[in-house]
Amino acid sequence: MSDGLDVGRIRRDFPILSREVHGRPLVYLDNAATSQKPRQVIDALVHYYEHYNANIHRAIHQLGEEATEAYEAVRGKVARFINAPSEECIVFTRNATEALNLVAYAWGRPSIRQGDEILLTEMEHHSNIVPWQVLAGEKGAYLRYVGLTEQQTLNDDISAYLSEKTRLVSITHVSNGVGTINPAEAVVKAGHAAGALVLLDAAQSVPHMPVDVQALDCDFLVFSGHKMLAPTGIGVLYARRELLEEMQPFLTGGDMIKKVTLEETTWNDIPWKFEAGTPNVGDVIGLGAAIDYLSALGMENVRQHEIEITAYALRRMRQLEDVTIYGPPDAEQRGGVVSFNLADIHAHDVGTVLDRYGVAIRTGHHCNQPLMQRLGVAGTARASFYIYNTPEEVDVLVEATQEARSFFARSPLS
Ligand code: 7TS
Repeated sequence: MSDGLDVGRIRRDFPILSREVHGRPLVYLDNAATSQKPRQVIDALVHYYEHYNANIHRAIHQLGEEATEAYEAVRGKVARFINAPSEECIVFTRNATEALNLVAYAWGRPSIRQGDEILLTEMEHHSNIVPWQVLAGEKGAYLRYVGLTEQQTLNDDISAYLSEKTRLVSITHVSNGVGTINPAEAVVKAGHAAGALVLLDAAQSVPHMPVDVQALDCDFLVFSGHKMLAPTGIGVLYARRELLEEMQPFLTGGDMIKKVTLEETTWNDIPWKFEAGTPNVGDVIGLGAAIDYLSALGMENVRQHEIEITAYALRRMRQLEDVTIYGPPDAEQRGGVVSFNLADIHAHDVGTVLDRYGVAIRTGHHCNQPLMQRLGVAGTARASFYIYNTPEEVDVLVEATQEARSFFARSPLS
């Protein structure tokens, strides 16, 4: 491949990639669910626990200072990675889901009133639907959904869905179900023109392409560390400073306070106001190592590799009989996700055959039930790529999919 990644070298950094599954080399194509972790991230975690494990923001002992410094340094790394104007705009959460819930509670509860509207799309992950449904139910507000074209891109005119009642537009930057890259900048502009705030669910974009929150001009942005080489259990909320200043805390308790008396409490400064209790210190440090790893590769190169491997996968998969592929036709318009169905074979059956070939994909609704309803299917088989995937692995996917087709064609149950 002509992109700037040395995939052979990258693969050697990922211990798990040398294991076998059912006697065959692992072909890990479930990266939209979670990525694998390089030795550098695993080492950073082990080093933290072996050398400077301590609680942060409280102890004056050496270990406490080292842990606090390492934790807070990652905030700066995250800010630089997404070009946030300041590290105070970066709040650590458990994952993208928790970041979305934080906004729904801390911004949404006081801001959304009866009759207000929140605009989503039909391709949202459940975690960008359910918190808003609960909020709208409580407040007597309404959810509206931008519809999709036949190729699962957003209907052109977003403004048609906006009104003076729209308070928030919350959309996914890249679809986890079918891979569509949404025109985030245009959506932000349209949302702002209507007087709404705009949240980007960047769970599938920050790990895969350069993302610049100032260029996008979004008000909120959320993502999860575990989809970008970091450990599970660590996510990020970016929000504009004024919003964080205004918002009340989501969770309360230790560390998020300035002063507590028996009667009342004053809040800590941002971002700590939103980080109650002992945070996920080790995994934040792991996230820092993941950002170092991706930054050394260069996010432009990460994106280019993804375009090339996705284009190759689309080309090969389209040559197969009875395969329906969802999403935009061109790899430039999509993330590294190829979602498909094979004849009328259930996606779980396809996934089971692929697993026998060592190929790990996700099958089912991908936490996108409304999108699946829109597609008129119970689910899809989804291969999703990352920095360590090779064209040879795509060939194994294609071969195994072909086998699945002949297996079920032979089977009397098909
Ligand atoms: N938003 C999008 C667009 C996602 O793809 C996911 C996870 C989430 C939010 C939630 O992330 P979490 O880390 O809080 O769970 N998507 C998937 C997936 O496609 N398969 O497994 C998880």
